[in-house]
Amino acid sequence: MQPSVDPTINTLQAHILSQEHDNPRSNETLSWILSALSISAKAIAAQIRRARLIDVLGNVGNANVQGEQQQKLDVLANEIMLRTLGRRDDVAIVASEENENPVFLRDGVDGKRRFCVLFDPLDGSSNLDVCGGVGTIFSIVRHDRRANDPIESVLQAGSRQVAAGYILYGPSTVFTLTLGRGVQMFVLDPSIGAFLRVEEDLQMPDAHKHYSLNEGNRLSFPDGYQNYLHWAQEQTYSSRYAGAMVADIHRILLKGGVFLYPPTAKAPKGKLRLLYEANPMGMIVEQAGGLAMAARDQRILDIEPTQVHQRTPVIMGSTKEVETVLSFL
Ligand code: P6P
Repeated sequence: MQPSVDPTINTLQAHILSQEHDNPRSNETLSWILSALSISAKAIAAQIRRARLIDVLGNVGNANVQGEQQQKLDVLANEIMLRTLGRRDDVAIVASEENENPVFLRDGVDGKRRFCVLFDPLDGSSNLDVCGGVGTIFSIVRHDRRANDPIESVLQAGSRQVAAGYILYGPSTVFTLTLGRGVQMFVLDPSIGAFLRVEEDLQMPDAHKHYSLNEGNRLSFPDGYQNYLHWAQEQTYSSRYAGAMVADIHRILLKGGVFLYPPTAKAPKGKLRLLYEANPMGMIVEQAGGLAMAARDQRILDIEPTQVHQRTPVIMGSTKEVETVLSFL
């Protein structure tokens, strides 16, 4: 099924403003936060487009809180996000994959509704050196002033997200967003510097014989996953794996299929982070009509977080494909 094409010319900025227009009394239009994310996306895309030319690639030589080698662009993307979001009065706390602790910005006693923005500034950054797809993932929750420690305000289940999305830096720059009322997709037109809408209320195919996972870890997957893989290969499924969750999930949103990151010997609780990878991508997938699970009977968005950087197994994508995987677990 070919994705529908939105014939009207509608920009991300117009979509953001329409939220204000449609909800004049709401103090939750998120306009300023979403515009900060749009600016960040353009700035990061510009750096990535010229990466080899300005020798920004390569490791800065130290590791981040995840123990992963930080790419210079990781640091740069993180700085861009912190600076653009930090200036928005609506933002109480930012939490980044690149920062050990969330950054508490403000919680004025003015009674104003504020939000926490959690993000992975450059997901899949190891693809940068080889010009592979990389992405930014973001999740927005209401700041909970009642939390004893303000930082705990970021520890909310994915079902409490008010918005989520990703930016994919590939052959084109794609901004995909949900505010809980469907999925909108925009593509950056560099000639005018605007994100133009290409999908309104995107619905993913409910089945497609494609799976996406790192088969190098197969022997350490729990038996159920190995049995699923064996079955899928007997059914002549195709395998597609970009090594960047944003690129893999983007493909599945448009074409269908299932993405998996099971528990492995190296990552017994899964590798992907709950708060700023699995939750936002899970909200997008569910809003597009798919399923996002951590185990047979565990919906990702129902997990109550206990740590900022906690990890989770991930099975997400087309409803029928996810249900088939679960039937083997
Ligand atoms: P592996 C990128 O590092 C990432 O966090 C996700 O974007 C991606 O899906 C996964 O890890 C890739 O992990 O172990 O297959 O290289």
